Amino acid sequence: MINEFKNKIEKPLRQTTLCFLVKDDKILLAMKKRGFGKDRFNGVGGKPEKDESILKCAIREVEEEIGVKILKPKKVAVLDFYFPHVDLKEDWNQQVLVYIAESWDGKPIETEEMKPKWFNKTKLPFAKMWADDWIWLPHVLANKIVRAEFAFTKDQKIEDYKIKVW
Ligand code: 6OG
Repeated sequence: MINEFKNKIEKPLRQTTLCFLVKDDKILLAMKKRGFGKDRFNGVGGKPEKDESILKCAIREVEEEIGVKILKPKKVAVLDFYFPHVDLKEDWNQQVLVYIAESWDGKPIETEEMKPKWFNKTKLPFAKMWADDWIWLPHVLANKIVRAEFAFTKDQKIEDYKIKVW
């Protein structure tokens, strides 16, 4: 299913970033207030600006969306997301580079885009998150590295997936 759809896409997937702040047994998620993924808790991130490196993008997005400057973010997962039921023109298919930051300057604040909230790592609000998160995020929180691909149904449930964990 994933491979079949992949073959229909000509270009490499566009990349976006997703960063989680982690402190001891807590993880910071943020409620997305607008745009893609609205009304879901997620990490913080977005698309690179023209010619911006993906790492710089990760740092800038966190600063813009929750007002903190992350220090030494660590890349922990690469996730390919496919939406075979959504018109290609909508540009929903994307590769997400996931980072964890354990140190930062400043205190997370609410912005027009996101409202941050700390959760216990073992009590994540999966029912209010993207349907893929319960599959890969626990591995990342257990200090593993993840490479995965997901295809979504029309109503944004998981249709098919592949995951490798190191
Ligand atoms: P903007 O369109 O707001 O960037 N993202 C996903 N995150 C999770 N957990 N699951 C998905 O499954 C996702 N698809 C995209 C990447 C979108 C933000 O949402 C993340 C970006 O941080 C489909 O610029």
